[in-house]
Amino acid sequence: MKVQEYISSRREARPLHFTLLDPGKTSADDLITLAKQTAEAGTDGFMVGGSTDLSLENVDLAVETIKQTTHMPVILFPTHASSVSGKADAIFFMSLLNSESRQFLVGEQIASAPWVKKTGLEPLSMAYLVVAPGMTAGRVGQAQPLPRDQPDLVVSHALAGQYLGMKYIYLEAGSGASEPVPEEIIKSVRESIDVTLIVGGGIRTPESARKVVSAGADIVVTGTFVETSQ
Ligand code: 1GP
Repeated sequence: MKVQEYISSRREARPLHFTLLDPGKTSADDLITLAKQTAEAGTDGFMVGGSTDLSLENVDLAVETIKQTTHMPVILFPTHASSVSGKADAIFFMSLLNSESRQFLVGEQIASAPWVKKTGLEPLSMAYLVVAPGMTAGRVGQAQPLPRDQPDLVVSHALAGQYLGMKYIYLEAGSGASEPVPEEIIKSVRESIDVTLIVGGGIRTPESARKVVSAGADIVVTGTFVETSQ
C-alpha cells in the first residue's frame, strides 16, 4: 500500500500521530528503543530528519533500523538533498513557502528530484510553513517565521500551497518550541483548506496534542517529547 493511501485510510478512523526521529541527535541504539516504544504506544508512522546537516549514511542507517524494528512506514523529512535516503518508503517533498531563500523554496527539491525518481521513493507534496518562533527550522530554512497573531497570513500561505497542488500542509512551530502553533491559526487553516493538515513543534503533553487535534490537525508530530522521555 502506498503511504498516501495508508495515511488517508487511517485518517478515516481517527487523527494520526507521527514520531519524528533525528539521527543527528539520536544514537542507533536509542533509535531502536525509541522506535519500539513509540510503535507500542500506538504511533502511526515515523518521520526521519532534522535541521542540521545529516549524512546519507546516517539517514540510511536510521531508516533501516526503524523499518526493521517496527515495520511501519518511514517518511523522510529532509532539509538537504544530500541526505535523501532511498531506503525510506516516502519523502515529504516539501517547499518552505515562507523561506526567503530559493534553495529551500525549490533548489533542494530540484537537486533531489532525479534521485527520488531513481529510487522509487513516494513523493508526498507538502507546503511547509514555519510559524514563530520557528526555532532551528526557521533559522536554517531562512524563513521569516509567520507571526502567531496573524492567522489570515498563515491561511494565505496554506491556500497557496493547496492551489499549487500540495497534498499536505505542515504548520511548524519549530522543534523544541515552548508552545505549539496557536489553536486559532490551526482552526483558521483547517476551515480554509481541504488537504491534510499536519501540526508539529512544541507538543509535549497529551493536553496540548488534544488541543491541536480539536483545532483541526489531521496528523500530530512529536519529536523532542519522544527523544527526552526514555
Ligand atoms: C519538528 O515539528 C517537529 O519539525 C517536532 O517538534 O521536537 O518540538 O516535538 P518537537
